[in-house]
Order: sequence, then structure tokens, then C-alpha cells
Amino acid sequence: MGNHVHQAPPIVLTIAGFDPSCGAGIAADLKTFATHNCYGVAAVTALTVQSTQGVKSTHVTPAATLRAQLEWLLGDAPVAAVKIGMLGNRANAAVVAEILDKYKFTHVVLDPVAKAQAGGAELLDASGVKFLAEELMKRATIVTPNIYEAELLTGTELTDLNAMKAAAQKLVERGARAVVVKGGHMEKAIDVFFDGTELLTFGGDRVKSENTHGSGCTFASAIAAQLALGKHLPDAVMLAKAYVTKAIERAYAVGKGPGPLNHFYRFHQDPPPRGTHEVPQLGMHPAAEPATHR
Ligand code: PXL
Repeated sequence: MGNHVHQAPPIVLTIAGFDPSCGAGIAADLKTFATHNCYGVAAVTALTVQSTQGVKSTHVTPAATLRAQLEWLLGDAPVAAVKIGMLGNRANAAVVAEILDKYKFTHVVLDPVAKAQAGGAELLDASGVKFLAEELMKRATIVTPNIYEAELLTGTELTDLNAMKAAAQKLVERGARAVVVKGGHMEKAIDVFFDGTELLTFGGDRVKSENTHGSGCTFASAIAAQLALGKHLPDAVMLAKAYVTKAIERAYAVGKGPGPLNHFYRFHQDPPPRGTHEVPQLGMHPAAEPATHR
């Protein structure tokens, strides 16, 4: 008995930064894992000072502390998939490469986060970007750059779908096992997938919404969760795109700036009708509201 009676769902690890407004980073990742019926765990690479109005500053976790978080966690629980987001600097990127080599995870989704969309704060230093391109990309199952990140990683300007396809091919030539170049910032929001063999495009309607903060984090996390649940790569990407699109459609404003996605749109519940109360179970706190039966 005790706490081992129920079987745990797949455990998915995010290695990313913390956004206190909980639209992006670790909080977005954990919400995404939860809504995909996965149990999320997290190692913090950086603390950001942030609201919906933007990133004010970033405070990178010391590399030894990041390593300690990961080693202690990974010695404890089996991880079915890993999502990597903001890394902060090269030292933390190097710790992640070391951990990937040591633990040889089945599924690793790398979101090559370089800059914050709002305000353009640097989320990975220049030598970290170089390390990511040369060392981390080849250790991942799939890399998920947006247009800006794909431009940064390939050194070419991406103005249309053909350029996105060429960029995906270039990143595979440079060692990525699979790539999805996200077209969310383009007119049509078409994503380009390439795994060295199959070149696929995933069409999508560009949802007119201001509330898209954290969509990149959410997309990568949804792919990681789908892989953990046993989906194959192109299906995982397609399902993740559908999830993000719906979560943007159902988003709401939280603060003065762009709001988060509605990660829990699947769980929307209408409030109970007036006069109906949840029935407290035996052993609930005595202050709980008494039940009213109708
Ligand atoms: O969306 C990129 C991103 C990732 N991770 C963290 C962030 C942001 C953007 O602001 O704050 C922690």
C-alpha cells in the first residue's frame, strides 16, 4: 500500500527557464505535460524576471546546480522523454549535452530558444548558440526552430516556404536527426518537417490572437509528451500543432501584455448550478462546506 498503488503515467522532463507569469518556460511545459496525461518534472536553467509585458532580466542557474538537479532527479525516476528549452548560457548547454550522453534518453525534443519574442531579451548567449548548433542539435530526436531561430542556425534569410524547406534540409545536413521549422510567424503558419527522408508540410490556420506567449515552449512540450505516449514522430508533430492551435484559439488575456495559451482548454468545466455543492468525502476538513443534496 502507500503511494505505489497507482501506476505512474509516463514521466516527461523539461530542462528550461522559469517565467513567473507562467505563459512560457517550465510552467507552460508542465501544464502541457499534465493535459497530455504525463507527469512532468523540471530542472531550472534560469530564473527570468518576467510578466506578460516582457522579460526584464534573466538569472542563469550555475552549471553545477543544474547538473545537481538533473543527476538527483534522474537517479530517482525513469524519464520517458525530455524537452529542452531556454538554456541561458554555454555552460548550461554543455551540462545538458553531458547528461544526454550519460542517460541516452529515447526521445529528446530541442527547442532552440535564443531570444524572447517580447522585447528580444537574450535567452542563450552567443557561444551557447554555437554550442547548441554544433553539439546539442545532433543529440536530439527533433529540433523545433521558429523562423528567426532557423535563420540564426542556418545563416540564411527565410522569406517563403521553399526557403523553410531548404533550411530544414540544411539543419539535417548539419547533424539534426529531424527538424520542424515553425511557420507561426509567416502569413500561412505552415510548419515544415524533415527527418532526412520525409519532407512534410503541416498546414494550419493562423489564429488571430495576441495571446500566443509560450506557444513555442508548448509545441515542443506537446511533441515530447506525444513521443512519451508512444506516437511516431510525424504524428507527434501533427498532434502537437493541433493542440497549440486549439490552445491559442481558446486563450484569454491575463495581464497587460500578450496572454498565455489556454493549456487546459480540454478541461473546461461549467460551474455547478447554484445551490449544488460538491459532496465532502469522509475525512475531509471539518470546515468544508456541508453538502446540499438536490
Ligand atoms: O518563448 C521562449 C521562452 C522560453 N523560456 C522562457 C521564456 C521564454 C520567452 O520569454 O521566458 C523561460
